[in-house]
Amino acid sequence: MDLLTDLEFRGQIYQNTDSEGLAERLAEGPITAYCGFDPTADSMTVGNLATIMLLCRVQRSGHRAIALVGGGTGLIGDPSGKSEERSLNTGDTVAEWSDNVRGELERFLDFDGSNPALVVNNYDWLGDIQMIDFMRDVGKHFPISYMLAKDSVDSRLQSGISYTEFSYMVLQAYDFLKLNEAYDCQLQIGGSDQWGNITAGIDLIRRSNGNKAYGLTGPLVTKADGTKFGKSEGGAVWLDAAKTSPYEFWQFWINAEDQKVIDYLKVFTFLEHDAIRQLEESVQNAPEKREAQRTLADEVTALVHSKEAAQQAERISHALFYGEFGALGEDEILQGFHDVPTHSMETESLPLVDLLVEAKVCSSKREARQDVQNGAIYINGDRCTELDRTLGTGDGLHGKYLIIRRGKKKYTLVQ
Ligand code: 485
Repeated sequence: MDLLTDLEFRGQIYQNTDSEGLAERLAEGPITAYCGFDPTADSMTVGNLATIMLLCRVQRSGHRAIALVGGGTGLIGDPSGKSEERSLNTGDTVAEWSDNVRGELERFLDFDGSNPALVVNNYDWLGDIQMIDFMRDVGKHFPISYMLAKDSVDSRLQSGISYTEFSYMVLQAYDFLKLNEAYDCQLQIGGSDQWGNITAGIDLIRRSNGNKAYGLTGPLVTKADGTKFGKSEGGAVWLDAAKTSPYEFWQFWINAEDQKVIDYLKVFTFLEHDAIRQLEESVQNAPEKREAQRTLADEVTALVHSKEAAQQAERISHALFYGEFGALGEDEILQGFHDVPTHSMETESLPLVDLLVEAKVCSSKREARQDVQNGAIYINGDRCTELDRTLGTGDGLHGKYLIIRRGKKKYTLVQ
């Protein structure tokens, strides 16, 4: 299927600098397209994923994909979509984060075969720019009125914007020119906030070498209530497994709202159109099955982490739902109970009632006794009604974990 038809179906086109022209250009043969990612943290988040997928679709439909790591622009800070000036990060930090971003991008794109992707870092050409040359050769193409009219600048004129951030668009535009000249790159993609920077590049290319270039942005992904997508209770949902465990990651997607899950399947998976249409029917006819959510969580987790990670997440979720923990591996226990209160037992063994108080499951021994007698206490999934029970390492899963549940779902992990 051709790229634009696919993107249309997936709702991944927000703005296009020249729909007809681009369609004609794509029909002529492979185009080279790029998307830039600034290293503003030690990992990217699901917020970047929509555009990563866009770039992957470019490659999968037979076009050439360039992923640009903003090792240079990351030292400056893009004002687009930001209401406040960013604080500057040190060169060492940005260099380290650049490596992480590169590593994450490499998981998605294909570097083998006849149409390998390319990863570049704009520090390689921005890093040793000569100021005087740059202001003469590039700056002359940027009328101040043009720069002031950009959303990213206009929206900050009251609250304040430094010359540093004000100049950001010139650097991104220069990247596009560089890639146009070095790789015949004719298309830049990005999220909707990148429109101003992308069009600045197209204009610079036209003014500098007369070439025609195109720009395409994807819409901002939102939640059903229109608020920002990509946050869980613990904050941002990261692509790095050390920052957001695969199980937490899977949880984020399984919780997608019925009104949104089909949109997300379109944007964040490579499922065929027919498969998505079938899931759409499933949401309409049997929403309680959450088949679409399950497919979304499995697909995206497999893509970002691995198939095994997705299966592991399923197992953890099943164990939590049915209270069966015996089959969980150590790592699965830690992932599954990552966000519950934990307690470290100081002694080898302890009477159950004392443990319940010590681990703050119950507020007093009296309450603990009552809870045990009422059958509200479960140890490793089994109800425990013996008041005189003593617990020790021998009772622990893998010799060290006691999963205490009080009532329906208040969990505490004792190590
Ligand atoms: O030549 C370029 C240099 C840097 C960039 C793009 C081209 C990065 C860009 N200015 C930027 O800040 N992008 C954001 C980022 O890196 O986090 C986000 C966008 C989002 C989407 C995503 O990158 O806010 O819309 O484009 C990939």
